[in-house]
Amino acid sequence: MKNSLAYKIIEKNLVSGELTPGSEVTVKVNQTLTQDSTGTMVYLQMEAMNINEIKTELSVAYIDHNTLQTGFENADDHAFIQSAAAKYGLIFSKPGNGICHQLHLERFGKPGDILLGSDSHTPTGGGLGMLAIGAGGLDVAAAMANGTYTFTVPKVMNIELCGKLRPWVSAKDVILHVLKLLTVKGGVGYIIEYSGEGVQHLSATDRATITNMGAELGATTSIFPSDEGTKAFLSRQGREADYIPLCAESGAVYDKKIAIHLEEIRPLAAKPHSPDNVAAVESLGRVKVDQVAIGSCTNASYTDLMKVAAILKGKKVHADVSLIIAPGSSNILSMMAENGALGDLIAAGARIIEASCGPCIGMGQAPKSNAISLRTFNRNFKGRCGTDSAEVFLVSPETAAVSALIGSLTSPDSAGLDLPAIPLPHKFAVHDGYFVYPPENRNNLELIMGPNIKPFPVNAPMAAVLKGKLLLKVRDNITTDDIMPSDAKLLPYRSNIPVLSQYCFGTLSKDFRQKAQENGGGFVMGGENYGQGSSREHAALVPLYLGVKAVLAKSFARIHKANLINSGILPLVFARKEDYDRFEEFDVLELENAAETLDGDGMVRVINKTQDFAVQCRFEGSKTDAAVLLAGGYLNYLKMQQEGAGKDV
Ligand code: MIC
Ligand code: SF4
Repeated sequence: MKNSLAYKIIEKNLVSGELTPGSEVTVKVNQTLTQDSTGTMVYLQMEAMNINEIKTELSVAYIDHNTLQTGFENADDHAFIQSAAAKYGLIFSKPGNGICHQLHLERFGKPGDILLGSDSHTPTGGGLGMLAIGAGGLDVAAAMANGTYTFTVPKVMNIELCGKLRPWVSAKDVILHVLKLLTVKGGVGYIIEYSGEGVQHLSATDRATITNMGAELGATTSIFPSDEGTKAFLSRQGREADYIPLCAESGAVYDKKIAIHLEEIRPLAAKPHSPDNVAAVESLGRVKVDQVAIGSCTNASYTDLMKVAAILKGKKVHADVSLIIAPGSSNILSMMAENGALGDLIAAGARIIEASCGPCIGMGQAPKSNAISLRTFNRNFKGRCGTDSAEVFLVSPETAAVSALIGSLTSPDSAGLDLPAIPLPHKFAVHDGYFVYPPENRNNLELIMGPNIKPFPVNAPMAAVLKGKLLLKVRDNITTDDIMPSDAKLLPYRSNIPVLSQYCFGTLSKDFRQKAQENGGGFVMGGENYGQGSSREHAALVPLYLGVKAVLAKSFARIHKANLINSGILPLVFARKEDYDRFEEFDVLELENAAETLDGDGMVRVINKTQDFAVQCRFEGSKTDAAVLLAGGYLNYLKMQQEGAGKDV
């Protein structure tokens, strides 16, 4: 059988297992990345694993999320991560350097390599033809410790891009179009592989915009071939040596195929509150805009921001609009300072903030009450911007810039403006000022743990029978932003699970912690695609801290399910989805044969003691997953294995 590009890369890195969809494989991981809001946990876990040396070729610890230092907490986290990077031999990227995914693309991404990152948008690297996968922090810690990653082989979906985009339509519109077609769960269980003549018209960073938002499809990752466009980007980054051409074998077999005619795509917007709630901008009528935010790992490349600057040059942002711009990297910011584009943005009235995630994760710039905010970001879940009553639309940089001038949501092709043409620079700026490299001699280096760094919860081996109340029943597509919200108030507590626990399920229930504590923990029930969105382990660790033993759902998002397993929380799916309707909050449940069945057929009998009926649920996972759950999470599992091998942990 002819291999897809994704399978070629897996095959090249295969350590064990069979390369067929659904089977478990272990691959060599060349690179890892972490960012600070998941990174503190990663390095606490590495400490618990007793690791001295990383086994990857390159690992980078970025600080880009929690850069507002309104108290000592974020700074404590930064210092801790910097000390861990030095101790374990990682490159450290200081706050201000930029967003992990943009920087990784610029400085380290390599076609054909495997990158594992503790952030769901790690697939941004797929724009360069690398297999870049987002995972929970423990999986990334384990990848640094072992140099490998074990996962279930996904199917591969081919999206063929035909033709060429129209003027004023860009990569963001392409991925919004794909989200409209496939929805936020359409990519679950797949790697999405792009091909076709349309690829050559998209630059490496355009491609990265598309693979970045593959996370919103639920895909394991997305990937483009590595070609002349990739070479053009890498050589301008001074990294031509990292270039290799790569594509699928001709006649490659795919599990699903879709063709998209690029010239049919119009400027699009994802309406509140989901990235797949997509419509043509021109169909939305007059929507008055209060805030426009441009940036994030989706749309803060040099080309994106230069287009915005060209649109704004010599004009003025509408009086009622606050325009915020967060560059993707310090390199981009410095180039725009040198070529005058930064001056154009400032003269037009834009608010420039440091190169970081910023408002994308609610770190400042929360819009006013009931505001309409247009953002070039990737997620518009309710409340994520920091204002519950705000309505966020996701759009391209072109739509954002033109709308900021006009004051209402405007299809950029209808404004009569000159189309900005931005050639790639001869050379991208490459500054080293914010990178700190690990010292040669790392013996006896200590971790710096300020008072904000608290121990994280570790589970106990799974009980034979799980009993408790159904504490919360929720709808389809619940996000990790619902389970463990994040904003400027909460991000400082990413290394402080007890504080975070007060806000668990905050968008859905105001008193989840109290209910959990009064009932000695219990169960949670979800609909389809439970836990979509971010990779944050806190959406498993905080429920674990509050005594959640199992989550019963119609289906799970990939990273969250892995995080539940790593924490020792049992994820179960209904054998018959209709059974979901039979349960009420506060029903008393008993999972009769939970532990015993994990080693068998995975079928668990869930008895509803309150309503006196029983249904079948299924554990869907590998033998290793079952062993991890029985041990009470990955760290206990590792400890048991190391004790078995006669090593201390
Ligand atoms: C996000 O975009 O939701 C985040 C913040 O980058 C998360 C990681 C986190 O919660 O720390 C992600 O996408 O994985
Ligand atoms: Fe940062 Fe936003 Fe990208 Fe997450 S989606 S990594 S918060 S810029």
